[in-house]
Amino acid sequence: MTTALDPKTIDAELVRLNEGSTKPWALQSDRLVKQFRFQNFVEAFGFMTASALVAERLDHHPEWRNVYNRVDVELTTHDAAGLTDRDFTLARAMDLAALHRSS
Ligand code: H2B
Repeated sequence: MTTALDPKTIDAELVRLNEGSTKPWALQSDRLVKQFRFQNFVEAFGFMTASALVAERLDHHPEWRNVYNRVDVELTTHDAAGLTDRDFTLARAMDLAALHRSS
């Protein structure tokens, strides 16, 4: 089982994750959170589809909410009751999926 990362490691990983990003992930209640915005609903849903396929492959799934062109994402590892390297891996994959879609 994966164990939760300690606060110092989380801070370091967060800096690394947000490097070169115009829209950073934030840390909120021990979760990685980010709001993605797209041109329209189809682009947002395409992003969710691409993310879902990666999430399934990683066996690690996001908590998210979609309203029209907006996708609010929260990442945490339920099994570890905290953040793990899996959350950072999925966050990177979601950033990549968003890059491929007009926003
Ligand atoms: N996703 C997330 N975000 N946290 C988990 O702990 C988790 C998951 N566990 N996806 C996986 C699935 C687990 O339930 C299965 C059985 O591997």
